Amino acid sequence: LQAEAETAILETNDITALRDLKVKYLGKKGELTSILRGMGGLPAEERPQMGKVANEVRGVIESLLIDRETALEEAELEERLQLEKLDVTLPGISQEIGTAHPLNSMIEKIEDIFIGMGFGVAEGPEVETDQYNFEALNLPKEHPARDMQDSFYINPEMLLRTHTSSVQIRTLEAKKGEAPVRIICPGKVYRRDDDDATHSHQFTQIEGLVVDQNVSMSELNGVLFAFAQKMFGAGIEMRLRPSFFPFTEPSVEVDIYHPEKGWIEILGAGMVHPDVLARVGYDPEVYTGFAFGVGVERIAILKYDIDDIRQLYTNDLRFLDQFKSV
Ligand code: FA5
Repeated sequence: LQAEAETAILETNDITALRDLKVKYLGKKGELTSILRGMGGLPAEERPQMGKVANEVRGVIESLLIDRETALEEAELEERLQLEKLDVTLPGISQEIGTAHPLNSMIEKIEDIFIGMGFGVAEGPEVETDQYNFEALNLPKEHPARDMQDSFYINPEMLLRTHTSSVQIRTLEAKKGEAPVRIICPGKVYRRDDDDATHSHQFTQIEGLVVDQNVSMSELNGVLFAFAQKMFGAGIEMRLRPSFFPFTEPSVEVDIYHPEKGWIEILGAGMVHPDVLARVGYDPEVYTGFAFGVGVERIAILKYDIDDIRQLYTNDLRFLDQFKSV
């Protein structure tokens, strides 16, 4: 029995099977127990001898069981340690973190510069009435200058705004003749322009408007040049070209010089037309104002050396990932 138990115990590789063996040999109904029970039938002089042997066998089996159990437990622990081993020298798994879109961070940069010069931020609707987008800005129906901003109409009276200048009118109406007015308004605008490297049918403008007493063209020039220097650095070259907008007089277009691309137009601007002021309740004899409309994508192209405006809309991560730190 001892030899049989010994083989069985040493061959077992599993703790549960080992416990079954313990029951088999030493349990209440186990083999050794039944031998001990059977001792009653032995002659009295043989009983001590048999008892002694049986107890020895029990002792041996018990210690075999304990040793094997310890060995198996150690093996199991070792296996788990191997499996769950942690190599702290492995490089970490990097988590990709999203980042602001370059266009959004550019809007914020521009906003910050103008907020620093005392401007507040206003908003207006993207779906606009013909009245606010054109009529109130001296662009009556059939006016040829409407062609400069080929539009997406929703119905005869509503369109996707072609510029943020509509917010000039909304702001001045809300102010009800009060001065000073000093706001910028960022937002999306829409035009039926053919897409190319510097044009998109949907793009972003930031409108600026200042109305007060004694506001002058030279202040406009100063504000715009301060903006250009803060955006591109003190050495930036900027030029004003005479232009035409029905809602400003005089009107200018402003270009920035880029060493490879040459002069790039970034905004239109001018002194708010007296008729525009008068229609929204500001006496043009008392108040003057200037306004400007910055093309945000154009600034981004210049600032980040982007060769095609359309890259700002394709959501190509290989492009966007380059702006993680800006
Ligand atoms: C205007 O939209 C006038 N509302 C600007 C203005 C405001 C003038 C206030 C006077 C007073 P313009 O159409 O030039 O002007 O557009 C302004 C700027 O938007 C341009 O200088 C250019 O930077 C940008 N822009 C115009 N068209 C596109 C286009 N299709 N794609 C990307 N940017 C454009």
